[in-house]
Amino acid sequence: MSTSETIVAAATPTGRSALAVIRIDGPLAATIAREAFGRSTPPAARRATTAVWRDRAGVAIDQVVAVLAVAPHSFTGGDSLEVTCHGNPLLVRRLVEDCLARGCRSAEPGEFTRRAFLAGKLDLTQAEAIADLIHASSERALASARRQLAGELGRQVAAWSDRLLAALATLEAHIDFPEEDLPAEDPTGPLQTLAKIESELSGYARTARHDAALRDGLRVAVVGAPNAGKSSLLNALSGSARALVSAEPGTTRDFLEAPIAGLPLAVTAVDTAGLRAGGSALEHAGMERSLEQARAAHFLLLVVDRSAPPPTLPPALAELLDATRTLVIANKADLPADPAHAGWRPELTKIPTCLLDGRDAEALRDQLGQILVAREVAPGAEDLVVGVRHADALLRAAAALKVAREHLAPPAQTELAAARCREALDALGEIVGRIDNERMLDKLFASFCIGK
Ligand SMILES: Nc1nc2c(ncn2[C@@H]2O[C@H](COP(=O)(O)OP(=O)(O)OP(=O)(O)O)[C@@H](O)[C@H]2O)c(=O)[nH]1
Ligand SMILES: [Mg+2]
Repeated sequence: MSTSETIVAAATPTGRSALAVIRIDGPLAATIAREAFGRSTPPAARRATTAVWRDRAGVAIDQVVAVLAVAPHSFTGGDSLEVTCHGNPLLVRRLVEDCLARGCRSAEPGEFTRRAFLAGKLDLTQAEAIADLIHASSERALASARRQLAGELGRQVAAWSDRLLAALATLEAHIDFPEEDLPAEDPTGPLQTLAKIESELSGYARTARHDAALRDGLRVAVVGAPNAGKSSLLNALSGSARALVSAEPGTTRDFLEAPIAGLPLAVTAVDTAGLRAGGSALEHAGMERSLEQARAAHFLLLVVDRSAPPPTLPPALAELLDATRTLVIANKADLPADPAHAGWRPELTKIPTCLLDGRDAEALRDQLGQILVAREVAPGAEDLVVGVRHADALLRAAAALKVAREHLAPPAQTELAAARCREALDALGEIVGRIDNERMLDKLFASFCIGK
């Protein structure tokens, strides 16, 4: 992993495209550009240069556009060459092979970003944010990655560390000069600071529960009695005619999925077979699958036909319906309502809809998006969502501060408290990358793409 080696990789996926990008990073970058372009000097730094790339035997491979960045003014901090060629995998392979023949080695996944991190161009949270940015599958995931890449989490960690260091300095002054006349410091000062930081750390750590939702999206199961309008709802939410809709009860036998359109988060709706007592063996098999989907979902949309008496739901479904995780779609609002609905399951939020055509669809999607955030099933636009690795370090830091506060209770054991504060600082340092654990870095960067 030494930066004295020059690494090469294609930065764009294999396949035909208008253009493809190859990255070269390390001390050979400028020489390779000079030789491959048949020039006496390397191309000017940070300027796009159009040239024919010739292999070592002098055979032209492609006309390319190359940009040379010279240390330390590059992404990685070293010399690097970015080559844009035509997007044919054969050309990309020839260029990479030629670089290997000229002394490069193939880059490991994430190695360019790792070099940027090691050169101090990025802290670890920013390096991680690059991977998040590439893998984000929704607007909200992109926004969160962008904020982290801009250094928001790193700055927050720096602010906690500064406050903690100030509290530690006060504690250490008491250790070093216990007999002296220290400034009349409020003895509860550091204690309060530690308590405040501890609660902030725990608060931030809690946002990690949204990490998976940002990365993998959410599943919302559409459940209810036969013929209530579940498939109509799936179609309305997805903005497609994905599911068959018919007046015959029991139309949907198996579950089917469609992404919900227009939400800032990736949310998949799952339409299921109607649940009712009795029915054939085949219907029962379908209902078992509906229940499985309901159990696995992050959120439930219970569709009821408001024009008919409230349904008798199978106990296995009824027990899954808690008020935070369920929204009742009181459908067929175009028909006169059955009065029994007014007192039915008052703890559940109900939204009247008419799903005969698409007229309620957009408002319903918006409402659903807001409810998912309000119920903390999904992160809001303002939430800075930390990753699981960050949350682990934040919680370790918070736990150390809790013990530190206990040591400060009379009779105060200031030295022990100070040691715990230093432990908390170390844990915070891990978040931004003040770690010397090579194996941990290997693991972290291994999840990156090659060429990044
Ligand atoms: N009047 C009225 N009819 C509706 C409304 N929404 C759906 N329907 C009708 O109700 C019937 C059943 O709709 P589906 O969407 O197939 O219902 P489902 O819950 O998927 O039914 P199963 O798959 O059989 O369990 C169809 O004839 C729809 O046109 C509505 O808001 N008002
Ligand atoms: Mg259906």
